[in-house]
Amino acid sequence: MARNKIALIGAGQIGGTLALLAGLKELGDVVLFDVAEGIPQGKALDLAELSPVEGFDSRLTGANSYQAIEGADVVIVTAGVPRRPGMSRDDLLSVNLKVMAQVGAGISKYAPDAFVICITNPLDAMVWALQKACDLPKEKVVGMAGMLDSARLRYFLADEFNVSVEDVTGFVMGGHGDTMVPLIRYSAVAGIPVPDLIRMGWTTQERIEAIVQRTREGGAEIVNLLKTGSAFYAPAAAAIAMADSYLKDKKRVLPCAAYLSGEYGLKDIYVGVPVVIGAKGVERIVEIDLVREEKANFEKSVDAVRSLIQACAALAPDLG
Ligand code: A3D
Repeated sequence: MARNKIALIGAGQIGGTLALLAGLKELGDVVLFDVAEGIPQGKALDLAELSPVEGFDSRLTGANSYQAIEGADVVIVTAGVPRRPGMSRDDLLSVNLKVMAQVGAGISKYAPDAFVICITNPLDAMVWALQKACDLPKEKVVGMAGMLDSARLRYFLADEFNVSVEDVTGFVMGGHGDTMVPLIRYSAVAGIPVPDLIRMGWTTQERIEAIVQRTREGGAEIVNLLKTGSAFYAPAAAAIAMADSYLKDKKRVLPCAAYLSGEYGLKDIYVGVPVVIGAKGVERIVEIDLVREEKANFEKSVDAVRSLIQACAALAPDLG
């Protein structure tokens, strides 16, 4: 069986980490593409030189031409500009929208059968624009955000309870922004829901609320520390988990920005919801029941995403 081919559009901080993880996990051969000359080639060579040390067989190459992504099974998009301190994800909109138009054209021409994972911010609007620009089936184009936001929530909860991260599940829905909706009712330690753990005296409602807020601001917390860019290790790992579920048809249930056509009463929007990822891409959108407060928070988050998408449609009417 031929190796899978993974194309990484954008060879920056996340792109390089994606290539490293794809190699370490032997997901397939990796092509790093970037508009910056030398960067994708240099990172690919550095990682290829790492492969004998770690003992993985993966052909790593760098390119400045879209032709190099031809026939890719998975395309992960990080091309664009990251957030700087004081800059909101929304400020990135107009710059990265133009990048999505170029990337979409490249994918449409050279990798029309790929499973496409977008990471570029503002995420929900960019994955919407990317799907329009590449015109691949909607179940083959998803956004990575909920995986990262949930991983942050899980880490904070594991730290709070002093238990293994492996035993903590967590769910974050909605847009990837300050309005995201961490769902404490659906977060658990070894199956024990967090509200039960509060009743059992493991923590307090106030401490959980602080964790919810820290999760919502998780991206900004790292931007403020790094000062020169945004998080890249955890975002890359989250996207690789999604690619892995697709390539191995694992059918994992993961929170992703998925295209909704009627689910949750929403249409023509990408927003974070739990989905099943398998060989067909997004194979199922899981519609969970939300209580009144969760529903109100989700709707608020959807409104924030909707306004970004409308801004995209206004800036690039040909996408709408
Ligand atoms: P960075 O290290 O700047 O890498 C971006 C790369 O994109 C650079 O190497 C650029 O040269 C390249 N690039 C710019 N324009 C183009 C183009 N037209 N075609 C191809 N490549 C291009 O950023 P990063 O890797 O840290 O972050 C990448 C993106 O991910 C940013 O938009 C971040 O805001 C976003 N991000 C999203 C999350 C989510 O959870 C959704 C988390 C962290 C970062």
